[in-house]
Amino acid sequence: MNSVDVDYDGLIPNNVGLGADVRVKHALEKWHPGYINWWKDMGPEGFQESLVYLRTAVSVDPKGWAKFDYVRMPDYRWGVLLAPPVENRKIAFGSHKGEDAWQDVPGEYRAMLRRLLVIQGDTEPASVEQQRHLGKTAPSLYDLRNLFQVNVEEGRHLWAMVYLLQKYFGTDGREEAEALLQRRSGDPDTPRMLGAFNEKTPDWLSFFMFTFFTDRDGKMQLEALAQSGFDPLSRTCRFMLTEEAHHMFVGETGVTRIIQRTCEAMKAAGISDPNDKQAVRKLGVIDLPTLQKKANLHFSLTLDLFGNEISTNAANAFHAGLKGRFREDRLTDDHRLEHGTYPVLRLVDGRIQNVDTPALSALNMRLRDDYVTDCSVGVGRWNKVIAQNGIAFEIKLPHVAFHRHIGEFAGIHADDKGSLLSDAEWTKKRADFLPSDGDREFIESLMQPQFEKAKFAPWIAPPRVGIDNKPGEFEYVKIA
Ligand code: BYC
Repeated sequence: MNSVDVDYDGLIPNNVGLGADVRVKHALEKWHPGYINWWKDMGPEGFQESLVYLRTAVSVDPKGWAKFDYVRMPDYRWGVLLAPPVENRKIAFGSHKGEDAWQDVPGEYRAMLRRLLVIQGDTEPASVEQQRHLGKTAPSLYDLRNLFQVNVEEGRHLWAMVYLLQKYFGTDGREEAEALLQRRSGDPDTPRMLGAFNEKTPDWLSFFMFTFFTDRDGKMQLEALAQSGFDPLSRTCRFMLTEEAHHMFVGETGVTRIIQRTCEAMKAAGISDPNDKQAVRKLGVIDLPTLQKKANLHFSLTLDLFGNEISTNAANAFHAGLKGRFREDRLTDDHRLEHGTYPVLRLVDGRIQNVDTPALSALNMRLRDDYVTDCSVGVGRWNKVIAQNGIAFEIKLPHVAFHRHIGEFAGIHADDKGSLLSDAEWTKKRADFLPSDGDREFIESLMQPQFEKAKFAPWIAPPRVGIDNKPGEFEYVKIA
C-alpha cells in the first residue's frame, strides 16, 4: 500500500499498515465499541440517524484527500491517518538537533511525550461534548452540516492520539485511551483537562467564536507538535492540520456572515450608531458591541490554553526535541535557544511590562504571541466587512492581561486595554467587557432552528459558496 492511500478493508481505515500490526489492531478494535458508545451518548444530540453530507479522508495526498457523500455519523469512517513520511527526516531543534528523527519513543522522554499526547487527545472529545446540543438550533442545513463535519473530525483527531498511545505506550497507553472516553466536559468530578474545554458552548455565536479562537489554538499547538522529533507524532499532526483549516474557516466565515447580516439590517433601517444596542436588537440581529464581548470572552479563555508564560515544561519539551515552535523549520536561529532571550509581558511593581527572559523558558509566551498575530489577521477581515458597509465600528482583540485564569495575569484584574482594576472596579465593569445574562438571553432568543433547504435564520447571511460547490438549495442534512 502506498502511504498516501487509505486501506478501507477493515473496521478502521488507515495508512499505517494496521492489518499487519495485530497487537495494535486488536487494541484499537477493543477500544472501538467504547468510542461508539461515547459518540452516541455525548456526540450530536438528536441527529445520529440523519444523513449528513460529509467529507471523509480517502487519502493523505494534499492534492486530493477527501470524498463527499451522505453518511450517518455513527457510520463515519474514523481512521488512523498519517501524512506521508519525509525521507531521511532529522530532528530540527533542541539538544538532539541534527540526529535522525525517532521512529520509536526514546525511553527517557516517555512520560513527557505521553502527557503531551493525553492533553492533546483530551481536547478533541471535549469539544464534541461542548457542542452536542447545538444541532437543535442550527440557523441552516449548511451550518448544521458544518457543525457535524467539525464534530466527526474532532472524533477522528481523538483516534489519531489514541493510535499513538496504543502503539507506543503499551498498558499505560491503553489505560490513557480508556480514560479519554471517561472524562466529561464541565463535569465537576471528572472534568476535561484544560479550562476552556469545560466551558459551555450554548449558542451558535459561541460556536463560531470557539472555532475561530480555540480551534486556532489547536492549529498553533499542532504546528508545534508537527515539528516533533518523534516522527509518528509529527506525521499525525501534519495530517490533522489539513482538517483543522476547515474548522477555522467555519468560525471565521460564521462570524463574518453574522456581521454582514447585522450591517445590512442596520443600513436598511437607517441606523448608523452601532452602539444603539436596543435599536439594532429590535431588528432581530446581533449588535456589534455584543460580538465584541463574545470575542473578548473566547480570546481570553483561549489564551489560558497556552499555559504559563514562563514554563519549565515547555523548555524541557523543546530541549528534548518533542515540541518545537510555530513553524520551527522556517525560523533562522540556532534552534537550541540555550543563550538567547525573549521578551515576556510580566507584572512588575504593579505595571505590565516586557522583561527579557531566557528564550527556552519563554516558549509558551512565544507561541501565544504567534497566535495573537494569527488572530489579528482574521479579525482584520471581519473589520473590513464592517467598513465596507460604512459603519464606524472596529472589533479589537483585548489586551492579553484581560480576564485571565492561568499565568502571569491570573491574580489581577485588567480591562480590555490592559489597565489594572481593583476587585470592586472589575465587578462593576465586568458586564461592559464580557457577555451579561441579558446579552446571553438575547442571543438565546434568536436561536430558532431553520431546517428548510436554502433558508437561513434572519440573524446570519447565507455563505458566498456552498460546500463542495453545491448550489444554495442543496440538502446538506437529510434529517431523520
Ligand atoms: N488549564 O508549565 P505550564 C485543540 C497546567 S487545542 C489547566 O505552564 P505547559 C482543539 C499544566 O498542565 C490544543 N491546567 O504548562 C481546539 C501544568 O500542570 P502539571 C490542545 C493548565 O505544559 C479546539 C501546570 O499547569 N493541545 O487541539 O508548559 C477543538 C504548569 O503549567 C493549563 C495542546 O495543548 C490550562 N489552561 O503548557 C478541539 C498541546 N495550562 O503537569 C481541539 C499539548 C497549564 O504541572 N499541551 N496548565 O500538573 C501542551 O503543550 C501543554 O501542556 C500546555 C500547557 C500548552 C497545555
